[in-house]
Amino acid sequence: MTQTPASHLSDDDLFELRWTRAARDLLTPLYRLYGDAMAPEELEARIRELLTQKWAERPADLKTLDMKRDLIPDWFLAQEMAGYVFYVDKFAGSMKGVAERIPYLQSLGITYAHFMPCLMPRPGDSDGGYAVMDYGQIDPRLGTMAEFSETARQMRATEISPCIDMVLNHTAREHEWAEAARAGDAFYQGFYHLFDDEMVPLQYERTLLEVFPNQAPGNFTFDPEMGKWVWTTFNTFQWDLNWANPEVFLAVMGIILDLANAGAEVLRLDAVAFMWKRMGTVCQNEPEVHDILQAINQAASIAAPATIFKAEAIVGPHQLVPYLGEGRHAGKVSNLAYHNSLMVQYWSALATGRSDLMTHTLKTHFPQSFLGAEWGTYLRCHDDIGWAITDDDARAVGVTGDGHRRFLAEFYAGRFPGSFARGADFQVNEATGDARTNGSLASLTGLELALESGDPEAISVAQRRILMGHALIAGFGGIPLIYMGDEIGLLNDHSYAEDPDLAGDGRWMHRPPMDWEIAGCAPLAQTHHGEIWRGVQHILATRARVPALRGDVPTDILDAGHDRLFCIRRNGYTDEVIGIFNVTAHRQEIAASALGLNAADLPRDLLTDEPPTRAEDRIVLPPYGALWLHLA
Ligand code: OTU
Repeated sequence: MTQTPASHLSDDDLFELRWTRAARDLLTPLYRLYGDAMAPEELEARIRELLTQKWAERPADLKTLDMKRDLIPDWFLAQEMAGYVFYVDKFAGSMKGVAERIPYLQSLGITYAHFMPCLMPRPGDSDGGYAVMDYGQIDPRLGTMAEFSETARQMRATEISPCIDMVLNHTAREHEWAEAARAGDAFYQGFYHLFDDEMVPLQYERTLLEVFPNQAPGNFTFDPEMGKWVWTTFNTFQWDLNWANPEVFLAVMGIILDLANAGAEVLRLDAVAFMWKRMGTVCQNEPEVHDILQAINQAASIAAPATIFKAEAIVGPHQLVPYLGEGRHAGKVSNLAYHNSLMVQYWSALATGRSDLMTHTLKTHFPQSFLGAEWGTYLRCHDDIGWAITDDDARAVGVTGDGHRRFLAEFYAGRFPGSFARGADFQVNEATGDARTNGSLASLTGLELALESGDPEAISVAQRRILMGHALIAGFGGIPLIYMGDEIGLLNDHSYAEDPDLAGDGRWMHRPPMDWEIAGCAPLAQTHHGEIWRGVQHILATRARVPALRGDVPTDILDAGHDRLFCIRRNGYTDEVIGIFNVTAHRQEIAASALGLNAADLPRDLLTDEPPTRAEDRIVLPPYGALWLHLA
């Protein structure tokens, strides 16, 4: 009897099988979204045609990767996964330069490389590349699409997954769709939210918030050429796409598949919360957003199944979970989403020296795990920090939401007495009292101030804050994302103020260029840079060896009755980790029994490879200490 090897399935067979697998999860949200705008048969035919075409164009080596990922769909949740986030120019000058830095990424333990926006931006101020005028081209200052593909290929060969930014809430006003709309083309006018007069915009404004109240107040911009108002949530040159139009879905889906076919394995979907508008609401997190994300993800699972999606929804703790899928969407929406809440709680805990708000918030709003999806955990990124703490959560630990948010902004701007931070305000909104914060990880954790004082003890304390944070994001679950330069403690960079295109946006302060002189010798240097680098490297290397630290092992937030220590349990199949994080500058003790442990027989701490220090029946943590206790 002869057998046909599975690999003899034709490309057409594979497409058909994957269509059958995903059709219902793709078409159901599409019909919900666009059933009124397009006949279901036409919608199905159009999406199928698009997917067929992009599948036919997909390079053979990526089709092999598709097969591997179909077999191991949770590949990105392995404990070896760790991300690195960088601007191509600031990290390596160009796309080609990035390829040359692969050995550096490997030495740090990186398996996922996020290229910050690198598609052709509008000229001048482009919001750091988040105003794209051509999605089919790499920014020519960085290289070409062929060079991106080649860099991606080299990364693939070393098992690093390239991630690329896909800005899909808006295009630049210079994008050809916007140009056509301005020229009066009705088809492309339907791609945006346009209004003949200010009546409807003003009605929306009653409930909308402002993302950039200082640099771009309001949410609409009058375009004199068209004589119409345009929805512009962010800057005036970023035109919001009209996602209620199925043609927008089809056009953007085509772009996403082109990027996947160029070698992007992860797509960071920018500002997704804003994609659906509904009168009388803040127009964020509407249920349709989750339908759009599911449809994108399911479409890619047919035509480019190796691809996963990371949602950027920087929203409140009570609004985050649907992005990873719950109820009817479980396991089908985004594969990753930023854990904005964990990030905010880290900073809040450092400022207050208390863990109670962190424990309460993370216990209240988040399940222990998801289905085939997880968090991207991080301490800093290229954006400001918005103090996303709800009034209810604040009240639960005896403070007011408003008071606590103001305190955090004051503390990290360095104005609060005794603050160790060197940050700056961002988008202070006089009307609402809201203020956000800029600053690099090192400057916000006190390293800048400590270096100025020259006090070795203060420098060491700041380093500990940084490394405790990295142990937290690497131990928590999901994928830890390291922001370029944080691994060597780069400080705020004020040089942006001299560039007229950047001067108006203080977020450039924490986007310094990579310092290769420092990074090059960091593995051996007896400096704070070296100590931070080795600390981060050690944390990632340790994590990579521990099955219980896989991204998708459930995370149990422990209420251990201690308001200075944050405690979690990762309960794996074969082993277990109890993570304990000291958010204070003082030594702390906790009874072993509070964590269900026997003081006479304490498990080994993975980070030091020794049992923790003990005082009678209590576990001792040094200032800003982190323990990963391993129960095998
Ligand atoms: C995202 O930002 C990007 O990360 C920012 O760099 C862009 O300016 C913005 O979109 C527009 O493309 O939309 O869902 O500073 O935290 O606007 C959250 C505010 C976003 C950002 C927020 C964020």
